[in-house]
Amino acid sequence: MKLKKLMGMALVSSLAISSFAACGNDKETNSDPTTQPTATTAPTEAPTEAPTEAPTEAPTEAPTEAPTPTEAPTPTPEADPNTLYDYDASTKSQSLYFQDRGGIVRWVSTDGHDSEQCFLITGRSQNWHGTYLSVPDEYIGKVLHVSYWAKHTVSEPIMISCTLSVIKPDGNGAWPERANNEAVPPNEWTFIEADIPVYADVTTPMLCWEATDLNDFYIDDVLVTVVEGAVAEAQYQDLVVEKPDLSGVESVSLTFNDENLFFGNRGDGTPAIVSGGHDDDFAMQVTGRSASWNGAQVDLSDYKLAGRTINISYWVKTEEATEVNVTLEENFSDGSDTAYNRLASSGDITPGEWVQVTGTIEVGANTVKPILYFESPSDTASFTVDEVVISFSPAAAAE
Ligand SMILES: [Ca+2]
Ligand SMILES: [Ca+2]
Repeated sequence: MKLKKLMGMALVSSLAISSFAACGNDKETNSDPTTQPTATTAPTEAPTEAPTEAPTEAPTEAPTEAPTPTEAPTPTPEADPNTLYDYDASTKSQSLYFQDRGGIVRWVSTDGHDSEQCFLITGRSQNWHGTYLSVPDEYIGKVLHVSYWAKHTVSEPIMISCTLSVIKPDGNGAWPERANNEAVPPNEWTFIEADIPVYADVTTPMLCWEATDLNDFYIDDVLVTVVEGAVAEAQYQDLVVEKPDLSGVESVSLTFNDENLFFGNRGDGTPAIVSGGHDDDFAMQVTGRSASWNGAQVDLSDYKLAGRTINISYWVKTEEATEVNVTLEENFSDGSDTAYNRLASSGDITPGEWVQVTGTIEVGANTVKPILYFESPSDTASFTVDEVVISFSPAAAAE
């Protein structure tokens, strides 16, 4: 019995990534778990297979000396079958289960929480950089309880968060849930925990640790368990709709005289259809802005614009002397940095006067997500736009 327990522990520490599978099926075939083993010699190494049955008879002699196991077999509570991950950094190999996510994970053997050892996350060059643990597919649709201890040596409190990263049914990434807390004070291990639902309609869920800015941080005693009986419903069903094929569309004309707003919020910028258009009754007004990049945007991905040309024409009116420009944000298939290129510039606008603006831009050959947006160098200016015509050069295949 004891052998099996030892072996079970070895499995937990050496195969920790599958600890949820290894634990909990420790079949109790022996009737009296308190009995000490009475083998004449201690095993020199862990058996590769669990004994399939209890010894048929007791050894005839008592051992001449007590076995001296190299590790104290402290009677740990039975591993919880609901445990996905349980990492206390007690062995260096545990750090291998934390994947690099922009940052690097190092095992350090000083000043851990409750023990010398913990995990250092360093080498971050983006605020989302850090480390992650994959969540196996079988946990999709369940609620996870995530807890960990966090520490840093920055001179002021910073956030150290665990964020759930998923792919939504429409193929886009999202970070819908996080275990947050008050900012972690310097040089003090701080406990953080939260229930995180892994929504039923996501794929590739990962638990990602990150921190404010590019600071190094430490984590320890990471425990991820399933909240028994809790269900995480589908979250993104609205996205599972048949997308129209827009690749053949060569222009979009917007008068805002119907309910088609076409544009959505960008930052605090909020577009809405208002009365008082250019040469007609209605236009789109953008209000609520608090930064120059705020405005109104539309994601043109469905138009399949890679390598094509966009032309735009619009009328615009402001209440203050400023510019209202159109920019194309481009995200690339090769993962290179997002580009922001000016598509049309209004120049200074005389307050209260409608002005027509036109512009053109060539979309990158490997652009997968072009987002077109109105913005203004004035952080707070509201503006009104009308008669927007966006046209696209024919797709290469149609030429
Ligand atoms: Ca530790
Ligand atoms: Ca109009």
